[in-house]
Amino acid sequence: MKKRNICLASLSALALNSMPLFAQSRPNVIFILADDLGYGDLECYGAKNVKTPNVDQLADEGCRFNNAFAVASTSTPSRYSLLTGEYSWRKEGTDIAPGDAAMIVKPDQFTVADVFKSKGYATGAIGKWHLGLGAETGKQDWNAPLPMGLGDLGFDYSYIMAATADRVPCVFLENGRVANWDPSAPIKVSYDAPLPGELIATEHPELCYNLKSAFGHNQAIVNGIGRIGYMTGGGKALWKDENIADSIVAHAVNFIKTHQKEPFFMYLATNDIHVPRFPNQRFRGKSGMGLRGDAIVQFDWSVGEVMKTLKQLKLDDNTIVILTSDNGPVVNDGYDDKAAEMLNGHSPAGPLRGNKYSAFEGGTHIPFIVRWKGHVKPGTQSDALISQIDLLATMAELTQTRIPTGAARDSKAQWSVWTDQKDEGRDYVVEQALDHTLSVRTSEWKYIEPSDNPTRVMANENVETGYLPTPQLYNVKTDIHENTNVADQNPALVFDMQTLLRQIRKGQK
Ligand code: NG6
Ligand code: CA
Repeated sequence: MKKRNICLASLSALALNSMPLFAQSRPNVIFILADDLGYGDLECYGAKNVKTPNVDQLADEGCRFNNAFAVASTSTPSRYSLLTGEYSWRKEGTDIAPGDAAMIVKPDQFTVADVFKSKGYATGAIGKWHLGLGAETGKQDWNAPLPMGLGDLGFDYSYIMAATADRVPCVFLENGRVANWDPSAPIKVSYDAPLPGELIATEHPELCYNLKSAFGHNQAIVNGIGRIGYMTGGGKALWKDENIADSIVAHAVNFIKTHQKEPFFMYLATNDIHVPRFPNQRFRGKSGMGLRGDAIVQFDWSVGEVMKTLKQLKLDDNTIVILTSDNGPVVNDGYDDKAAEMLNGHSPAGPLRGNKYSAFEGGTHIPFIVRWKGHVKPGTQSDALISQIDLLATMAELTQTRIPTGAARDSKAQWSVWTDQKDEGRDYVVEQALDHTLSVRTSEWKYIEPSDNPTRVMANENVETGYLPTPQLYNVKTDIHENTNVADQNPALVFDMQTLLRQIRKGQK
């Protein structure tokens, strides 16, 4: 209660005005979540060798955040936190999910979609899901409507990939059933053993004619690409990787058109730029960096199509667009797509050390852009510390929705910060690495707790994990690349950061 008063008192006049304004305008909200897009992968964040005019325009028309964080350095925990407002490390079973995982967010949990649904918005999720489907892991019948899905989490409409493009099942699901389901090719999925009659990539590398594996990704073969997990059937429902972005965009555009006369919330999670990177022919050779760069161009195109639709329907003024990424970048993530060889001086994580999976900044420090015409000053930048954990409470603040007691316990309302009316963001953010090592970071200091795991992930060449068996402390204000561990020189500060982390863990902060 006290906190809320402080927060309200510090809102600027503009923010106070936006409260009654919400009731009148009921803006649409589109949340665009890229996959594995790094802090340095967009032109407006300093990318080299790739043009991103559509995202840059979004930044020109809104605010670009320089200190924004995903909760975790991989997809499932990051998305879990984003949608529920609860840190993934509080909840078992939120690590990188297989394609046959049961629902990780439970129907009784209050989600960001529920915030909007409770206000009468049309709600949709389109693109990558990666948070499990159905009641029981491995028990889904992919040939029938799934008994549990996004409809139970506040989404009226969904058109999703169950997990990632490198995992089976390689089909889209629309409202809980396989889209274009092909009765002549019933779908079977296993994460244990090859299915009867299945030709697998370890035995038939010659059938991986579209992309070869660099490591892993050697089980089912779909569309000439090896995947994680086994799968047979699918027939005409199987996706073609080169058309995934087109399918996602077509359904996103359709969702906007269908709901143009009512307020809507769209969670648009692209497959780009996750592996396998296999962009459409239209984007091939459009960056100077091969398939990874071309996937960025395809991502940028997707953003452009959404914005074009909003403009055509005259909805762009009254639609809040937020664009960000689920975790930091990785170059070699298991396919022979020559991404590392073709960087040509481009730094996917910009000035940051580490990558996807890391405890270092490269793991979770991500791009974040907010555009709302007439409300967020165009072409601005903010250095405020912000975290995706706050999406739920911030959207509840915007829509004046009461969050049920006990829900979204880690999410804080940050509307005035996210709309750049207030320079001071969070006091701290928490970053989760692959092995659950936590870091706590203020605008000046970052503390990484000790971990005995290896300092490098050997398979993903060049990925420094940021793990050390001793405490690490960096002055991220003067040493954003986390070069110099100053823990030994600052024992009192280390102690303070450890105390803060302990309090956050206990839910006292
Ligand atoms: C890893 C995969 C990687 C990627 C990641 C999930 C292997 C060897 N590596 O296990 O390719 O799929 O999981 O990425 O299989 S995420 O962005 O969805 O978290
Ligand atoms: Ca990811």
